[in-house]
Amino acid sequence: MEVLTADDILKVYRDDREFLKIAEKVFQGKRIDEEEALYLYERADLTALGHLAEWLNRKKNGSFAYFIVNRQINPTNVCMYQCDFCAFGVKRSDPKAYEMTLEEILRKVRETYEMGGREVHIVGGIPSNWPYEKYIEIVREVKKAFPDIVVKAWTAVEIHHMAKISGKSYEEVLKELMDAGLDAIPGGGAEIFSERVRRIIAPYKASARDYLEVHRTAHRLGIPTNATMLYGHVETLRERIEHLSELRKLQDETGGFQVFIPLAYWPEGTRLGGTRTSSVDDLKTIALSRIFLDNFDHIKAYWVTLGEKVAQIALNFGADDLDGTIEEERIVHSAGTKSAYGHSVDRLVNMIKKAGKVPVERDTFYNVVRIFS
Ligand code: V47
Ligand code: SF4
Repeated sequence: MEVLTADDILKVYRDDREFLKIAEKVFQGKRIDEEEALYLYERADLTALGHLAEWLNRKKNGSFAYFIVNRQINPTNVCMYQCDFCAFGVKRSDPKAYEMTLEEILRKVRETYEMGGREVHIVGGIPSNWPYEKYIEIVREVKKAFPDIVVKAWTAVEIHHMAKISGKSYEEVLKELMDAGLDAIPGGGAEIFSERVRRIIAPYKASARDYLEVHRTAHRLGIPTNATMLYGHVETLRERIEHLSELRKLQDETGGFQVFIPLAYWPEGTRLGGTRTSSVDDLKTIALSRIFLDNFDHIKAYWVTLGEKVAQIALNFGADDLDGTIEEERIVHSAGTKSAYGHSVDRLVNMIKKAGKVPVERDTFYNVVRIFS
């Protein structure tokens, strides 16, 4: 999509008076409110939203689009919470149940390290019989064996669970994880903050308040974290905006979020069922996130859930990051995504170049490692 100046955007979309009012606010650096966000979602033209979001993105990130050489490791798929939207977490008795040994985990980290990987993203199911110490031990052993690799591990839901089974506070758990070598926390587990929706799709696991409190505590201790939103199941557009609003509020308070990642729901094999999100919905959600979350620097077009093509287009609808090489994604693949399990650096570089952007390899903290000009 052609990049338009602010004047061009105001000219091209002059027939939509409400959009013009919102766009003018954005050009003046003002924040849009929830009603305006709802208007953009429900009524604004898709390309109008895309041009406005990309205008903002270029202001923050120029023509850079980021990726990282990383690997996801999901140590087990056994999970006591059984969320209805998740096809990954299974009961221990399920024939698909698996649990990696520490040696297997370390072997995967070694492979990643040897091919220039900078980050391991470790999250999984939550088995009822794992003791608190096991979560700490995994971080400690990975960091001991590979001190240079960034350990981004355990979602807020897992950290809440660790606090529950150990009787410790979030702060105590996070400090022990930091001492063991934890560098960052991924964004999983947020789903949708609305209590109405959580009761339907994930009644048993950590609440929205718990999720936000774990992130708030992490930020206070200096641990950078990511934020997500799982969309496209039973939530309303207003509930999505309320979710974004909670994240914007916490970011105002702490500044500790690095990136926002909208996760498109995949229904295959889940108890919740439903249908796949449309590309229009995916692109609107990326664009709206960029416009509404004015205090987030980065918006990730996660190619695993969006698919490679939509992720590429999203790089011109306000997103500036594709995540990474990943190697072995299991969570969304359990629910039917047809994306590859991982991508080579060449493939990601090509995807970004074809989207008309400059590929930039980054580390976990968005420091530039290499520019592919
Ligand atoms: O919390 C589960 C989601 C999340 C499905 O922080 C599903 O950089 C779609 O959070 N369809 C885990 N999504 C993944 C995650 C993540 C991924 C990449 C990068 C980062 C980051 C975080 O996966 C879960 C849940 O919201 N999920 N089931 C499904 N059927
Ligand atoms: Fe378990 Fe996470 Fe899946 Fe819920 S989303 S069932 S907590 S693995």
